[in-house]
Amino acid sequence: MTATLSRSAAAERFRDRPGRLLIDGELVDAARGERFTVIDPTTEEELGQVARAGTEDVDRAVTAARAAFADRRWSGLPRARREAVLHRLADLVEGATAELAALDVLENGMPLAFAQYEIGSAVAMIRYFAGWPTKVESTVLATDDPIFGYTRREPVGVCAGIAPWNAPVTNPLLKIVPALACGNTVIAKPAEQTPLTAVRIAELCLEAGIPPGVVNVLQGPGDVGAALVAHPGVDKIAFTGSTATGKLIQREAAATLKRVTLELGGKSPNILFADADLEAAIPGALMAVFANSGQVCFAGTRLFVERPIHDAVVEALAAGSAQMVVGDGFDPATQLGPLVSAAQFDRVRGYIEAGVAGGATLAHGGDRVGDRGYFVRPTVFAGADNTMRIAREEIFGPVVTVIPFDDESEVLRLADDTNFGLGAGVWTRDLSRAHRVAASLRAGVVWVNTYGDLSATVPFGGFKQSGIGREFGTAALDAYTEHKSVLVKL
Ligand code: TXE
Repeated sequence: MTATLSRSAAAERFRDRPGRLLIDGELVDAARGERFTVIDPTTEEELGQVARAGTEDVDRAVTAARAAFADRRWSGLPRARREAVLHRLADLVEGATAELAALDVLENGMPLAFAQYEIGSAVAMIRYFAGWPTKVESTVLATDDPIFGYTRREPVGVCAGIAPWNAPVTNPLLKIVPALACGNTVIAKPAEQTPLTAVRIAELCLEAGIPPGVVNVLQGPGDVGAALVAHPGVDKIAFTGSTATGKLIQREAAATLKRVTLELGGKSPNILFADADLEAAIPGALMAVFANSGQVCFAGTRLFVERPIHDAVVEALAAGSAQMVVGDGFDPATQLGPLVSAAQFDRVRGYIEAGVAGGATLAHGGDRVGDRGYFVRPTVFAGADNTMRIAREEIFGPVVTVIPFDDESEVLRLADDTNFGLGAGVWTRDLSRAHRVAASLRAGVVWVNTYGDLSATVPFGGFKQSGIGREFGTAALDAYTEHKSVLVKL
């Protein structure tokens, strides 16, 4: 398969040989033989079929991961060996970029260049975490004689990672690799909308030489994730997805007191002060909300604009949106692909209707593009206020809500008047104000004069109902290790 893999070739490839589950080092069909169909959001046609896990498969995967953890099949390997395996995985993912990017476009709809960027980020993330096994250190404790004390950072155990569809390569790998770097075993449950990339990731995990049972990949809808959350053999859940499902998972996980990290929704404020460099801020604000057709958890969906520049900014946003090319992700000119699914399309259209009904003004877009595929035109709402539904709920589509403000204290109050706290942006030439605002905002990441830059070294996660815990950076260590204190009487 190459980047030019055609839609019909994908359908044939996965219909004749449906994507399989990875359990205990083997690629297998589901125990009951069930499958589900993957839909291409660009054409609304079938792309292929994938094995659908049932409870037997969940049990088998948990048993395999538990056995692999218990006999230290992975954590017992020399640290340098574990690093080498993870680096080999990074090389394999990088080597498969063309194929994975094609699958990304086919099942998610994203533009090819964005898919290549997504895969590059995933490779960098694997390489970053691959370096950990030889670098995670423990501490000698401040004890009184005759007690000598130290800590050990030990793996949590069997980690289940439940992933969404908006970054089909990065999301499952982000649930697998940091867990492995800390010596855990893993069961990944990718999103049912984008399982084909995950089938390839499972194959690459095998090829990289990860021992049997150490990584298992189960495909299927939410009930497969729910079975993992309920399973007494799972020690930790890492979940990325909607806030509603995150709350449900935390509640269910409490029954067996699993460790839970959650990366959930957002309604991130992006603040343009009148002294901002608008040459940078306008394209920055457009990309903050239209990248990946707005299907980004930290998208800058509430754009606060200081009143003196408000009308000019709305005009520039409308003009910029009008120039954006919406279309097939394989077309190099395309900047926005379709939304991932019919459900997402209906949901976003519903929010656009709610925006109009709520009294906001459509400065651009709001309609469907074409009559086939889940395409929505980049949409700019002006004349909005922070109490409207379109300013309070996550839309997860190419929709920005512009809200005017009069001064710094007002915008700080409005920006934090939300249940979420994932990302935030500030555009200003005033250095003191930039730091003051960054310190004040209740958000996991604040970008100043830029938006959306992330890297594997940067802790990422949410305040408030945007989540619990951090992924990326050394902060992620806390999610995947237990501290053990050892006290010795000398
Ligand atoms: O999410 P779900 P959906 C938001 C975004 C979007 C909305 C709905 O607002 O419009 O969520 O998307 C699995 N127990 N985000 O329906 O349901 C499911 O199979 C265990 C924000 O896709 O949260 C999938 O693998 N698992 C977001 C994953 O959870 C369950 C990214 C996400 O599905 C489950 C995606 C259950 N009861 C959507 N129910 C972000 N933070 O980036 C479902 N799943």
